[in-house]
Amino acid sequence: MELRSPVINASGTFDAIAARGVYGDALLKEFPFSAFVSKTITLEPRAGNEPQRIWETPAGMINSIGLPNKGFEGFIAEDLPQLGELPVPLIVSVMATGHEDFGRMVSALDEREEVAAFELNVSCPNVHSGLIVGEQPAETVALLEALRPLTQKPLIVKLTPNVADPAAVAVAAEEGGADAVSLINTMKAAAIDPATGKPGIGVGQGGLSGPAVRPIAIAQVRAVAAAAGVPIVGMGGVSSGADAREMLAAGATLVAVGTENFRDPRAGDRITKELFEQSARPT
Ligand code: RRO
Repeated sequence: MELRSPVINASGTFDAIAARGVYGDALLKEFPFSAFVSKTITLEPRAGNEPQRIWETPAGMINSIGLPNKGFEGFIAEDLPQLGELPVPLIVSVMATGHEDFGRMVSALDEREEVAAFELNVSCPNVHSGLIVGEQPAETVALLEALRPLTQKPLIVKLTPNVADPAAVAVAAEEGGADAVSLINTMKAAAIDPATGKPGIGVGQGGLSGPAVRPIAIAQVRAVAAAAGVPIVGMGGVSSGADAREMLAAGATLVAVGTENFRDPRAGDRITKELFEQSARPT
């Protein structure tokens, strides 16, 4: 894939269809990212978790959205045609609990010209389906070996930071035939509302993102870059061009912006400009 800049969005943090509803077709002329990653979809529709789903923290936020989505059929019928109109390549994020369901989505989307690549979300902290594939290198290899024959489009594996050795999972993904890895997903976290003494997140805990996690993301991206040969989409608290530069210096090929989109919907554009301005300046 050739992209006009190294800055894309993190899955689930920028709703391009809603944004077009607000900004109109102006969004298409000045799309803030060089590729668009969809919110993760599943085969069946999901309602998501009970509120409260987001809790602001001193340097970021905790979320437990719980993967609400209209399901694969709904995505194909309603969202894909609209996402296909975006002026940048579309990366569809998919998640399933078994190889078969993953395979059904990947095979069907492989035939759609709107889809440039897949992100395999093996790292959601908020869905209680038993095994999290991305916590186990052996499960990660097995999933990739099942999916690799189904498509020639790039497969990007989204890694969890909630393991002792994310590099081992990245190496497993590469062994299984992944084209790239993306990291980090959110870090398991919780907060208590001091006013009530109850958890700030409805289901009790969620995933932390934002500037607080950036040093952790940098450490994990460095470790993965040292161990694996595939390109890395680095993310975790990137909110400026300087942050993006740090992520690239850590070993990422692309940088994804997530939590900052909630504060500034034009963050992708701003961070791209800041990155290019800094790159042009002699160091
Ligand atoms: O929907 C979510 O709660 C969610 C997902 Br799928 C994910 O991968 N990471 C995250 O922090 N939240």
